[in-house]
Amino acid sequence: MTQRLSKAVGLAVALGFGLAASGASAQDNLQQIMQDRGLTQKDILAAAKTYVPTGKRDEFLAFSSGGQSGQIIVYGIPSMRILKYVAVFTPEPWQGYGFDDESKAVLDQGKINGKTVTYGDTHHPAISETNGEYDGRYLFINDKANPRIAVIDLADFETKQIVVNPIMKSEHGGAFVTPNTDYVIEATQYAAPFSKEYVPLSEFNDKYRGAVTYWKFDNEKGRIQQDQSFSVELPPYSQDLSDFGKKVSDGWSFTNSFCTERYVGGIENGRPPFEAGCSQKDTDFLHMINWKKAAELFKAGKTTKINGHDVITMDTAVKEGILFLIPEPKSPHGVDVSPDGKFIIVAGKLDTHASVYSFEKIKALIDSKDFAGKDPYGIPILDLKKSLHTQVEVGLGPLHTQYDSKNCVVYTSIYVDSQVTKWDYCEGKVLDKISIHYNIGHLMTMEGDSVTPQGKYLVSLNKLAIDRFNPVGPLHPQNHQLIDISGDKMELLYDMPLPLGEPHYAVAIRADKLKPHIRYKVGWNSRADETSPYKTRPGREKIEKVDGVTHVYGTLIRSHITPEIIEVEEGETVSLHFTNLERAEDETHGFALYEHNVNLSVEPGKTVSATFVADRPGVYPYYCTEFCSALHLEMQGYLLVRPKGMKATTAALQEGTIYAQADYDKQVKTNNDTQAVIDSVVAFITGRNFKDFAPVVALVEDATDQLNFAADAKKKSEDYAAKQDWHNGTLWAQQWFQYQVKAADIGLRAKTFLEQNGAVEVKQ
Ligand code: CUK
Ligand code: CUA
Repeated sequence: MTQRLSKAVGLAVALGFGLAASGASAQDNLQQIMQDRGLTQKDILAAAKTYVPTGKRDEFLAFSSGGQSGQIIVYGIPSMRILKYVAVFTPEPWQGYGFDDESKAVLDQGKINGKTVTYGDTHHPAISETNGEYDGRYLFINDKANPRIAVIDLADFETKQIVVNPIMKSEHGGAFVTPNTDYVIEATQYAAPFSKEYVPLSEFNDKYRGAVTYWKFDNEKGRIQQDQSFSVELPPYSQDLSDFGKKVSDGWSFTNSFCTERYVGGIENGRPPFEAGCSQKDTDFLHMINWKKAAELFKAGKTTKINGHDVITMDTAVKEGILFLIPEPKSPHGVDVSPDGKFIIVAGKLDTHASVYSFEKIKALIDSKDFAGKDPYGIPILDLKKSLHTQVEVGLGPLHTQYDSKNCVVYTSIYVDSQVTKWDYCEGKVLDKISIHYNIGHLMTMEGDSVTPQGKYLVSLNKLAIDRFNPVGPLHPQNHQLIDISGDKMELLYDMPLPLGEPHYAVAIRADKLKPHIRYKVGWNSRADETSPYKTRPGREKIEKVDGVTHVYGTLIRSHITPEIIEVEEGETVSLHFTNLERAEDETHGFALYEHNVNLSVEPGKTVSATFVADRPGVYPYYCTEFCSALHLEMQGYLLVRPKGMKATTAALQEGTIYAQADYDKQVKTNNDTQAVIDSVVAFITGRNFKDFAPVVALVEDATDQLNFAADAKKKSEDYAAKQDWHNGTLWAQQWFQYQVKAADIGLRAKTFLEQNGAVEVKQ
């Protein structure tokens, strides 16, 4: 049986059309496959819910922190297909991140006290919001190990900015945004002195401090404005997660804490370790800050400059009535504000309860100054019972909570029990539980921390995978599990291994909200978001020495690098600048140079640079790293570094083949035949309503470019032929052919697209 026929029969059987199964090969019979692979009906259902057929796309895009990989991981839901790693705090060669001058400048913003730090411990990504809804414009991510926040522009999924926290030495409660992304919050984790000096631990209570920083974000420029940002000083409790109020609670931020015992450890000296000393008390504190009022205090100059940064001291915060504490049981971890802003859910790692605080009650207590006491720093403490809406027993080791699209329904991760608990926070009752594998940290629902959660799916970000995947050595991948939450009962659908750092939080947005560019304006410095001074147009390539630096203004287009020979003298500083002239989607070129750690990714339109000292005489081949066309391997060149004082040698080049008139004529005939094919494709396209298809319009633009290049090469070959220089005439005729081939390739892609998408003939 032919394969196609066999497929059709197999499908018919699978769909129950009653054909005899014996006629179908086992490969294509669903029942047979289920039997052979030991799949249940439930497995098949789960597969059908997650499988995204070839060519189709996912409904949601998730941005997961990459933990200590310092990156962001982007994947589709429900397919769980990984789409991209976005380099943030860590060099990443595929994107040229940390290899080209432009992205090095971004990484350099992240230097701490002059030291380069080439990793980050990313924890909490946040998508920018407009009126509390994800708007898909920007993504923020924090670095717990080296307190920093990075800004990623979702127009091109590139890291644009890194800001270093001027007063913290450890952080955790970031990045979360206000409902209109005016501010991005970052809160400390482990207390430390704000100063850079040595301060003994005996002065912990007096000199060590926590803080929250409110980073001002300019939504138009897409950058954090450091001089418009400020912090609020906090006690040396280990602040943890944060969240911003929304709707009724807009204007407030919430940051919880553990180890309010202010214990400082010392197991090596016979003292009980942190884990014991930090769990003595039954409650820790939720910090509540009126950030809108804090922003006014900052504008009114009621701050103290510390390390050049504006800080509202605890004294000022207490005096001005912007800082309050609410007890929370016990060693709390997550704090999550409900979509309507009315409730704040906190879960304690050492408690079996989730506590639901009522913003209305809290606000009333603050307004009537009904306080239960003060902490050692004079901060008013609210009464726990009076602040609570309810407490629900959700399981052992509850951590984080996410909201469903259904009113009052939430999901809490239960670390010790390895479960997700679905519960109703209005009524205060548990609705369902599901086991995960294993030891869940965060969990994520679709747009789950916006004002409009989308429901449908939940991802469980598990800390341990243990036995879930084929073993790959002692270091295991992480396990993100996809759970269907559309029904009353949660259904586990899929295990996805994530082999890159330990992700903490993730956020997912409806894919149709994202409209990233497919190409840059020609000559674009994507990291600074401006036209590069090194933008180079075709035909304008040059090598120029300015102030002792040899600048190479080069271009990349299928399938050559211009220039193909770069010759410099030993000791010269060389600055390469390459512009990708392509307009076609996905026609990225790379640039790799032997020995100099130069590795570039140049997407269509982009200009990138690499500066280095050519300090050793020698021969250094370079080439394009992306298989960009049939003649990609010919996309190559040489950097020649002459010993000091030696004269240039590239004037007379040796070549293998010398062409004659017959070669020229043969190539021209081939080109003319090729042109006839191109003309027929062009006639097909222009005879259809191709302008109604944006992808085809882009392809036609690209093909037109290639045909213009072909015309230039044709002219050069004819000029040489007129002078009877058959050798150069033939070489240029070959180049003319190369451009024709690319134009034809693009034209055929356009033709196929039109045929497959129902284009109609038009009268010319
Ligand atoms: S954290 Cu890791 S499981 Cu940094 Cu939000 Cu809770
Ligand atoms: Cu460009 Cu390969």
